[in-house]
Amino acid sequence: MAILPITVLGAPILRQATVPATEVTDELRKLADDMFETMRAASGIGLAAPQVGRTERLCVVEVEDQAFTLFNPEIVAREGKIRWEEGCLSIPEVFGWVERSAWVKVRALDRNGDPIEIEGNELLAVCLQHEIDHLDGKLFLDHLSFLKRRQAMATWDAEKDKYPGLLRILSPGAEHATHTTNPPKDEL
Ligand code: K1U
Ligand code: ZN
Repeated sequence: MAILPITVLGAPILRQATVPATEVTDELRKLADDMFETMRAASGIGLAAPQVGRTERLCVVEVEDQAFTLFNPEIVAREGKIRWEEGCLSIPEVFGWVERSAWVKVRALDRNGDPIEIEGNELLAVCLQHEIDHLDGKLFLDHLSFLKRRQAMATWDAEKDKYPGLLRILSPGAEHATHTTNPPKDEL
């Protein structure tokens, strides 16, 4: 397995819609394995193919003890509202409160190419929506108000020079901090 470079804000691929996988091949399974390793190295809970420079409609998600490889995921049902302070592995040090559906049902193909349906609420629901947004060329910034987005972009302007070539290179074993001000699940 390999830790892949992560594309950061400004990379055109983050704004392109992805292409559904017609077949789940060994090469795509290896990509999913590398995405898991990259996500874990970055202390993330999700990662979408455009974040590693790929155009396939593929994301990986790992929330608590649940891990999913999702090819061609689509949200087929949603309910309720939840607000969560989100970050993005492709926009380090930038955070913003986003309103999402509180519960979603997602249909996809698993790593064997078999159809699956998963349901999630709270953090899993937020993460699934964040990753599926990536596959549609959307970022959490797109959900912010004009003012909050302007503040977020000012923060990014001060950060972006740390990522030459619009790539974030992770070192194996290093601590890559994440930030969340959300309460633990049992306090919600
Ligand atoms: O796609 C990505 O950029 C990964 C991103 C997804 C995300 C999920 C939920 C809320 C916001 C963003 C992350 O994994 S950022 C890490 C993170 O937010 C987190 C890490 C551990 C516990 C809780 C949140
Ligand atoms: Zn993201």
